[in-house]
Amino acid sequence: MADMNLPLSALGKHHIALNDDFGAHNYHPLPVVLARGQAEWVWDVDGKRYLDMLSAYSAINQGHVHPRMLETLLEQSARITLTSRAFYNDQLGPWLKELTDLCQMDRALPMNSGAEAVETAIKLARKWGYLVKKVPHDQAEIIVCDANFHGRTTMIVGFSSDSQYRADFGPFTGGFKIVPYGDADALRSAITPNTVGFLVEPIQGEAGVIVPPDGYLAECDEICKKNKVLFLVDEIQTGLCRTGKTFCFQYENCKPELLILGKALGGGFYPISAVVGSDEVLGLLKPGDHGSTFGGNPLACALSRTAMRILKDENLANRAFELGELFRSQLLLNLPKEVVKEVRGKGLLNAIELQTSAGPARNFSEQLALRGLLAKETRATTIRFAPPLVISRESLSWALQQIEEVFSVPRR
Ligand code: IF1
Repeated sequence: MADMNLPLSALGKHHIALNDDFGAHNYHPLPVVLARGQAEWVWDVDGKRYLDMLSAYSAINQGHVHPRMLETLLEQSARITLTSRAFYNDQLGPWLKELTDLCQMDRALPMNSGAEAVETAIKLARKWGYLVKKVPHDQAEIIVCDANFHGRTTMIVGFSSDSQYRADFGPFTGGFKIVPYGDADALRSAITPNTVGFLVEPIQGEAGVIVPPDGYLAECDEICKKNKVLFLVDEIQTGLCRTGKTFCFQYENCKPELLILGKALGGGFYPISAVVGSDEVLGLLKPGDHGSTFGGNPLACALSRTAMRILKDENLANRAFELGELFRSQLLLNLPKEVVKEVRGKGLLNAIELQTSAGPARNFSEQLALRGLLAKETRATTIRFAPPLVISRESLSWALQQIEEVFSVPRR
């Protein structure tokens, strides 16, 4: 694939060739080969430093190689790493307590990837529908939003509205209905007696950091409660301080029955995800109903406990809130309207929407990479900016300077 003329060393080209020759081409990465990371910074194989404004899609909220995470990794991995759930281990119980405290909910179920947690939430909602709401078996319906992103499994892409995510992967699971995002009336009209859940992102990340109208989540929560429908909130990308609150849903007066977490829950060191929620729903599972080889393993739980402590100890929600306000206000002030259509986001989950005339977003992310700033385009005209929440004010000011220079000249 033709790529920007980033000055790549022989070593860099060698790594890219290995990917091209031996890997499936299911991504189109920027031609940057990373070898080291620290806080908001990463270095490529040639020692060039970049400011990371993607954070592995919000999985690195605590920053790269946080020293406390490394300490926990070394300590726990020298003791025990994997037991399976056939036995207890001494990290899962404390993790469950600390996570349910953080979420102010009754119970949690550990999984590994975000998609696995979403699948788990869907299974729980269906089981609740049949056992509690008494929906006729195999008739449960779950409502999702247009332009949703909840993962890449066959069931999940089956309710995606993105043709590429679905192409050639059918047949798909039934029982899902798509409504426009941000429109509570559309949700109200789509509910039937068989509806068991409404699955929603508080901000749609992959769709381009789409922020719904104020009050949307609270109204959806009210509609769900009135119609005995579970409010299922996917905070895999928006959660854990990313948007300026511990959880993005906390900007509104609402309470999910099931909260779905992942990414930064592992502090950038280890995949761990979770479904957290009420006893009424999570209490329905009996031994053998659901499981996972690695789910709740002691290494993941020890690392996640440290990851959660860092969020609190370093006050990362407030940091994300304040730096996000600064970031958006500066961009709104300094970026030309003929290039930039909109700046949107909450906390340190932000995006610039380009005027279509400004040319593809990929050109801008390539120009930024040439200047040592890593950001990724999402959709053709949007670039997302999601740095580690530990980013310093100086680094953010430097980033703003690069962005303002790159976005000030319309590109063909
Ligand atoms: C890719 C972006 C995509 C997520 C939400 C569940 C999951 C994700 C809200 C699944 C994962 C990742 C997946 C990765 C790129 C990235 C992403 F939005 F963050 F940019 F794709 F939309 N819910 N998002 O954002 O979690 O199974 O990946 O742990 O698939 O390309 P996962």
